Amino acid sequence: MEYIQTENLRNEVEQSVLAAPVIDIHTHLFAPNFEPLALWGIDEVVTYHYLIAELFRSWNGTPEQFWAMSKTQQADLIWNVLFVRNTPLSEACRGVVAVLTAFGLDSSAPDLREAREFFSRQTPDEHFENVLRIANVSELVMTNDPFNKTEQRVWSEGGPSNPKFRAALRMDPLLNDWPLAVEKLSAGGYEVHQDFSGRTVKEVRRFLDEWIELMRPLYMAVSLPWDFRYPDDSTRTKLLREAILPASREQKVPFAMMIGVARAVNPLLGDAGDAVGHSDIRSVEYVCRENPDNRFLVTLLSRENQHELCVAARKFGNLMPFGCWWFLNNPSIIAEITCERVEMLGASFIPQHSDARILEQVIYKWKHSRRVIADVLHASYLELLHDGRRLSRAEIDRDVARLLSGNFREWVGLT
Ligand code: FIX
Ligand code: ZN
Repeated sequence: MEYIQTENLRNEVEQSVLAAPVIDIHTHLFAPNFEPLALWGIDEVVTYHYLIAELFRSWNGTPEQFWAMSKTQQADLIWNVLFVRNTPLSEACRGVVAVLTAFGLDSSAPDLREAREFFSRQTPDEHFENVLRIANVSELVMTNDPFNKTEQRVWSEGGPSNPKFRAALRMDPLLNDWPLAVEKLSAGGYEVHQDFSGRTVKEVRRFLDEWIELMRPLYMAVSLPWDFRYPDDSTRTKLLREAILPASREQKVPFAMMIGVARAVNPLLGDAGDAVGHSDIRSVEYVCRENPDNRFLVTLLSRENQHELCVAARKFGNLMPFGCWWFLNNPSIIAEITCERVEMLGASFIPQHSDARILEQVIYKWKHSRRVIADVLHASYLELLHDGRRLSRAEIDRDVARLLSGNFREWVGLT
């Protein structure tokens, strides 16, 4: 067996992390046939909601003025303010630069003309494949809303045109707005009532079973507010306990809880107006303890929750921490969280997901995350070598494969 020398370690780890295909376990991307949900191209990239939030730090206009513009005008404005009149230093800005560079486009250009010309020449099917190849993403998981009309059409016609796009059945309407869900379920022919009377629970279960059958989701998911508590006397606890968790257990479809959002703290900004709050780890522990035969994927939005989540994962084998979500998806914070996780959990977690909303974003999100993951692994292996353990490239590749795809594959039973 050939062992790695300290001076070659950085190179070997980096090569391993770059070469390993990733399964992107949470995105908002869609296969091309989900048009108009499938977003790609420069105007979409530049009007990403992370950049809309940043625009208002450096532009004096109002949200009303911004929303009255066409997408092209919005993109021109953001480009001018954040990329021409200012240096694109933030993570989201740097991401656009990395995307342009990946396609050989000039990220110092005074306007978006050249980029628009380039993207207008691409055909969706080939372009999608090309982007996934550049990012080395072998498969990715969408966020699928069963109440969305376009989704209903695509799923009834046989699902995604590209098999690399896998499904996640998103439960937000059901768990976060029960009155609206009752309306939508009733319109879909399900016999449900606000007060849970009659066949309500059975009918919610029928709804879930039918969508699981149709979508074959790798997991079910919900984003939950920072003040989520389990159990409590809300409809949410009732739905979780009586319909969703039993379905997840019996159908062997893990349940993902993404906790910590403070929705619409500035509603004028739309998707850019959400913020973060500290979540209650006791509720996560309670769910895991009460449901030992269920598998959970959990990500928490607040930086202050990350250590607690690692501790919880040491207590519950049915809890898989994943990703550095949203406001945490910045190199300095990814480094901190990934380091903490390696120290407390070894390689038994899922370090990252992209949360990409626009196709090309997988290029920069994975470029940046891979680099940080490689740094953290390098530092960890170095400590191990100092403590006297020999290390082979095969062992590094084994760890990296677990982190970037294997743990998820195993957790959701993906072969
Ligand atoms: O709820 C979610 O899945 C969030 O990730 C998004 O809705 C959020 O707006 C986002 O894009 C974060 O990256
Ligand atoms: Zn998301």
